[in-house]
Amino acid sequence: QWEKKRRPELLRMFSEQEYGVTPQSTDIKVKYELVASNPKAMSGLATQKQVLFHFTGKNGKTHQALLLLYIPNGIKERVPVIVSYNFHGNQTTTLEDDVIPSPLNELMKSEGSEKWVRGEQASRWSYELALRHGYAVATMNYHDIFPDSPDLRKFSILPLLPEYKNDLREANEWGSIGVWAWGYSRIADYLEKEKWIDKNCMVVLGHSRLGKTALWAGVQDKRFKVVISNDSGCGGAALSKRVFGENIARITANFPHWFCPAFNIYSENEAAMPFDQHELLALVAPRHVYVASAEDDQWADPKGEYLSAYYAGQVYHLYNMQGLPSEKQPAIHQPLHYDIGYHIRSGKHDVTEYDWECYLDFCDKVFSAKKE
Ligand code: GTR
Repeated sequence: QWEKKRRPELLRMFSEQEYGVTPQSTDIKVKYELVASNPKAMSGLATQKQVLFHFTGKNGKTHQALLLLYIPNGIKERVPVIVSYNFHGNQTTTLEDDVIPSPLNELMKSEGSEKWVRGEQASRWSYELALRHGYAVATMNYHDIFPDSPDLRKFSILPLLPEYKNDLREANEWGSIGVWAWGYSRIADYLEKEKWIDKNCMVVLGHSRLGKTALWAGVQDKRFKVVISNDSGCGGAALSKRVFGENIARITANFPHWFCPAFNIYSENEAAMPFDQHELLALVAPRHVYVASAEDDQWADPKGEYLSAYYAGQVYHLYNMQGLPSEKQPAIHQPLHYDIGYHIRSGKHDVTEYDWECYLDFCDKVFSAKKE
């Protein structure tokens, strides 16, 4: 009943009323061009590849996005991969000086800004840790798929779609979260063909708005076996009906392009929603979902994020899988790794090495259980 009736019903609600409907077929062709590679990146720890995605629409319009991939060296078999967008360009995720700046940098960056420089966000990217754990990591700047501003839709992949209109949005038309999620699936398309990647062990991970995106991507694309939300908050893991921290009125006012226009109906009106975010997490089952919170990130409602992960457990039980054991949120730095994962750490809204350690431990558990 869950698979035949309730899951499709919920998926339809999230599509029609929150993120917008992902087009069934976009008729966008993608070609991959290896623009750089380095077999001895990170002091020999990894092979680095930079792959330019060339998108072409049926209408002849084109678009480009740049993927950065690190694959651990010295492992004889295919490896799992963590796919995760970055906020400020591939070049900000590491100090390695051969990483090419992401194409849409110039469009987004304000003059004189200290952001966007090489290595600026490296603390959020525990590449070495992941590589030593035997994981590949693939990243792309999310602005490459849809520059994150309501005025910049025309620079996104959207104009490649025949039905695209710049000024008018249908009530259920996908917002940028939906478009970014589509982009995650295009990265999965590429990785499936990559010789050293184990396509049965693909993980999608995102922070904050990109955590919302990772969840939506993971729900729709079953190739992602572990779906990780880092501090995703409102419109991500946090329950909307608690109306704690960021709410629907604020998020839709500040970021009108993220969701479909129909989501505005629930602004100041969460109680009327026929669904809530725990049901989004449940749509990942029987694959694995992980929610992480930060103590000082009250804007994202850590308790609402936890409860959502807890209530998703009801669907995991249908598969004889184990959800989180108690409605009571665990203490700081006490990760819970059942078939659903959760941790809360000290500190602010961010991605830290501690978060990566927890994710890698959880993924190890999931993937080694599969091999047995
Ligand atoms: C905030 C927004 C959050 C979260 C965050 C981020 O401004 O209110 O929903 O997505 O941005 O992405 O860092």
